[in-house]
Amino acid sequence: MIKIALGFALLLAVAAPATAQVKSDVAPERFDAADTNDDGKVDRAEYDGFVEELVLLYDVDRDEKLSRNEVSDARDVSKFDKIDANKDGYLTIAEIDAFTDSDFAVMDGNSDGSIDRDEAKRSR
Ligand SMILES: [Ca+2]
Ligand SMILES: [Ca+2]
Ligand SMILES: [Ca+2]
Ligand SMILES: [Ca+2]
Repeated sequence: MIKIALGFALLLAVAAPATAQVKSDVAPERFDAADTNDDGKVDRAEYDGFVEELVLLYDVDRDEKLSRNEVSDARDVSKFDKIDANKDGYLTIAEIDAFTDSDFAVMDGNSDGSIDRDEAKRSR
């Protein structure tokens, strides 16, 4: 039953403080952060923007890639290898985008091109 939207879940995990009590009360904030025009839905462009911001947030050395070290705070680093398509040990925005493509589709339960609050909830 765990049809987790890996990318979003990873990014939520990455974005959240590495505390054990990161629970559902955090996610709505992330959702709001991603929903830049506040229409209650996160569309593809907003999602991509959110992804890029998160990458920049964690990109300590500003090389526009995330090293394993840089995402060491993520709760589930096992996804690192899944996202790192070319296995060079870095996640580029392109790799993350490619990964989140399928993700976005999975989360977008009614396939209307955006993720609403319910869909985001369901994906966790
Ligand atoms: Ca929106
Ligand atoms: Ca980096
Ligand atoms: Ca890579
Ligand atoms: Ca939808």
